Amino acid sequence: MYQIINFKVHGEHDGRLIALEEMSADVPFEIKRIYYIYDVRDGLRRGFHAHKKLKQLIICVRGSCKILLDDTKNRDVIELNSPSIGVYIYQPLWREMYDFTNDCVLLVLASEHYNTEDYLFDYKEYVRYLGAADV
Ligand code: T46
Repeated sequence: MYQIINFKVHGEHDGRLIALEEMSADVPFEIKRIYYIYDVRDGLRRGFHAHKKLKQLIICVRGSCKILLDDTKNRDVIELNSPSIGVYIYQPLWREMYDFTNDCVLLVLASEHYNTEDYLFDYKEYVRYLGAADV
């Protein structure tokens, strides 16, 4: 349901550069939307939803935060603390993001335009959806 992707980092002494291309091993979908989350207040938790169809690659390009991924059987917590790591979520997966550092910038590449119909905002609804859907 998700995969940790390690990006190739170019350069060492003069700074670093990471290049991401759509429809590649790093970004296995067409990018229709990009958004970023920053200035998250201390102690705040975000997310609390799953997506039906949306695929996303989540990258912490600065600072750090944690992301909890819950497939109703397992709850994994991933610390995002490097711009060279991405979490690729490709199936419905409940997510919560927390422990944002003040400087944290969370960059997200998404396979679809913003559509509230694709969200499962309620955990029980998410469990029902998994039971009914062929995912
Ligand atoms: C996800 C996690 C990682 C828009 O107008 N367009 C957008 O593309 C997005 C993503 C959000 N918004 C609006 C909707 C809300 O009024 O921005 C506001 C905050 O969005 P939300 O509360 O959904 O943010 P998070 O951090 O809880 O979740 C977001 C994404 O929505 C979600 O797809 O996987 O980041």
